[in-house]
Amino acid sequence: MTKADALRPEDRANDRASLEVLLKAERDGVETCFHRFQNLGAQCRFGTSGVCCRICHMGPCRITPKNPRGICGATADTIVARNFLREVVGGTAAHSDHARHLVLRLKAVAEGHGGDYRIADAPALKRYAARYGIPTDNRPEQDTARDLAAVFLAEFTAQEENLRTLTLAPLRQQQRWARHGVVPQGIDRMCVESMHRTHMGVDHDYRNLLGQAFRTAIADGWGGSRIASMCSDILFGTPRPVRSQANLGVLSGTKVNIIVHGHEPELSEMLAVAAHAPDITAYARDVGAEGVNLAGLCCTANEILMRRGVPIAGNFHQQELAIITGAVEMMVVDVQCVMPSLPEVAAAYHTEVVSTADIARTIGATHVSFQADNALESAKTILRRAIDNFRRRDPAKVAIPDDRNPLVAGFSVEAIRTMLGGRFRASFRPLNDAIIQGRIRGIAGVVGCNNPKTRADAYIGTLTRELVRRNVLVLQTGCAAQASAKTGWMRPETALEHAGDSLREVCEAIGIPPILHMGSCVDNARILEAAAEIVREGGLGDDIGGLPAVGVAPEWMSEKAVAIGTYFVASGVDVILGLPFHISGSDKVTAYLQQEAREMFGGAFHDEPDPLAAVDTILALIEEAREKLGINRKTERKLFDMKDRRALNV
Ligand code: SF4
Ligand code: MSK
Repeated sequence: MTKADALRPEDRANDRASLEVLLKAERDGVETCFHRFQNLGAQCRFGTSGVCCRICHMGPCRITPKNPRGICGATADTIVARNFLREVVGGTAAHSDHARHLVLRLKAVAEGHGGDYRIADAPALKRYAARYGIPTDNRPEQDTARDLAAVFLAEFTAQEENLRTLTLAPLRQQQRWARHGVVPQGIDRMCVESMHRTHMGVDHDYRNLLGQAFRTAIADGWGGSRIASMCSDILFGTPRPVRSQANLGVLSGTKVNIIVHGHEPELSEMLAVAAHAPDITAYARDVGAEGVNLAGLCCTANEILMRRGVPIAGNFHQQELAIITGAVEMMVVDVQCVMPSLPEVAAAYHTEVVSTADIARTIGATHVSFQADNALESAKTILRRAIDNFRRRDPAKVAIPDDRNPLVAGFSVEAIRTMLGGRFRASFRPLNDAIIQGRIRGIAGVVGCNNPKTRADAYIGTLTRELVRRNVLVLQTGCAAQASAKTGWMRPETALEHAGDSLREVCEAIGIPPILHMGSCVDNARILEAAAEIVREGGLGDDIGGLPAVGVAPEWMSEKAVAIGTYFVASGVDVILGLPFHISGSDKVTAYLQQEAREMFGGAFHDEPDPLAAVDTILALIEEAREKLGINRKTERKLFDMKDRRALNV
């Protein structure tokens, strides 16, 4: 920690809880990602412009005006495109491996050896099986589940067949993908083929490489991620609106605090069940605690928030800060977005960091291999270990910020449909009508992470508030959703109070808040599902690409975000990036992703570092789409006379 003095907390984070704990970090002499970012100094411009290649060991090669080619002769265009494709592969692999675990769990449940897991949502099983033409009537649900798991597994391994899950996209979308040669086959094949194509001496044409990036990303958004959400719904229940709270103030001064962090819901679901077991509560009382307080970080938090209302301790930038409160007995981590620094931070306190996924270990963490076949007992073992640790809590080191806000989450597409139309006539019609009438100008999907390059949550907050004020309905996932929740904007009353007049009227009339928490990173596929539902409902064209809808990744940092942005664009949605991709080293790659993609798919990437300017861009894109759809024209109400009625010919 060499430049801590130069670090002003208010430049690093936006919420009071984070600011308080950042100051505590200084007092405790604990290093965070913000210090490391500061200490790193200027970041490598070869890396940030994407022109560093280390794909073979003749290199690394760095492109400069003086040396415009790598040793093999690769140009900046080839190198930048290869690097971009590899990022998309990383994101696709992460989402899809998460999905694979869930499919294998569904298969095990169907075969009768799922341990403590069950089919929690039989209607979801039927609903999704029907989408693949699997018979559901008059047969045991185990049989349906087995058939569906087999279809899902084949989505990973298909060598020649196109992904079946693509058929859930509007037909025009599918035709467009076919026209541009980006229809993916099996998800595993897409990842392997992409790695092959980016190996030294294979694919050198930047257009061909970027086409493969779109093809791979489609396999993520319309394949792996979509399958992950469907499996989670079947195994753990389709999310419904649920109340909870968010920010570091959800930690308890009197209970054993256990934070789950990462992405996969399998273990965290069991921890949520086990935390309320009488033997665990009794065990906690034995050590002088009032019980067990389970809270979450990042997308594991979103998974159990959406279904069980488990509170959110924080989003990506707060993972170290949560430990620095001194009040966390255990942080249980699984996969993705887990900083390897956690055990080092934990060493300054009594916190134990427990890794649970055999594919994801961290030096300094205790590894407790999660036994899914004996999940409840495995979860209880972890909880008892955390409870034992309560005795080591040092009250002198504890400072829990008194900052938390209420929220409502749980807006799956099913939940939105039911809220819009009621249980007996569930339908997207009221939403489509509100968009057509212009009372809702359009929809923005605001997603993604935090990044120490920018003040955490600041862009997300400014953008979201302004969008709502200007009558744009906002759908959120991931750490962006948590940013809104922490500031109280996922309390429907708060959001409604600040919403533009017409958005507020519609939301009040049809009973939805103006900012909808739709889940975790893989649940970005739910945003696509909602878009497909709007198209299916009618009156707004026949293509997601034509909808007045825009995606925004304000503070993104992960390869998953690159894959998500790419499948949104491939689906015809313009995507605004608060932080740019590492592609500026190639004008051709930049032009392809920012302009040509729009001609091909209907959407493209836009860089916009300023949140208010981003809102202007979003509104301009929305109004452009509305004009094209012809819904901005004022239609006069016309009373039919008898002559008109006879001419109707119905
Ligand atoms: Fe250099 Fe070419 Fe090897 Fe890349 S593939 S490191 S550009 S020689
Ligand atoms: S957790 S990918 S930091 S949204 Fe899904 Fe948050 Fe980004 Fe991870």
